[in-house]
Amino acid sequence: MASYKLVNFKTLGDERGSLIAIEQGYNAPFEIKRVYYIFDTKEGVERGFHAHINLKQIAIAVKGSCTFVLDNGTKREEIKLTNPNQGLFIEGLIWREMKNFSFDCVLIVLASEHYNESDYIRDYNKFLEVVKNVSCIS
Ligand code: T46
Repeated sequence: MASYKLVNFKTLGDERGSLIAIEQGYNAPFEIKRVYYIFDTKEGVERGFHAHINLKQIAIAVKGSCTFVLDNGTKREEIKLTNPNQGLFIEGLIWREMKNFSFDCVLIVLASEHYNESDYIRDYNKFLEVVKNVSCIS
């Protein structure tokens, strides 16, 4: 299964400000085993350039903005994250690149698995090969 989609989180606000809660089984459709965040990204930097074999993730620009380039092996699409009430859910074999980080961007990512380098495909041609093999099997 390989897919991605933008999800909207409900903002709970009152006169003090805003709050968003992300809970496993409610608005996060997987067990959250790891949280990491990317910040202080230098101007012009591009990151990612890999796919995951099994990982599910939700990426949220809790501050600032950045752009994800998402590629399922046949189609490439750009999604800009600009709002802390939006999350990008990514599951399975999707090649991702990140760019256009604003100077203040804080990108938080909730992940379904612990860090495991063997889940990464960091070579684009190998990614295309794996996608092709998977689509032949299914
Ligand atoms: C992804 C995108 C959105 C760890 O030791 N533990 C971790 O949990 C992570 C995520 C990374 N690392 C190490 C591995 C590298 O030595 O931190 C270094 C930077 O990781 P990487 O180059 O993979 O970072 P990005 O920004 O290219 O990709 C990250 C995630 O790795 C990836 O899963 O989907 O953000």
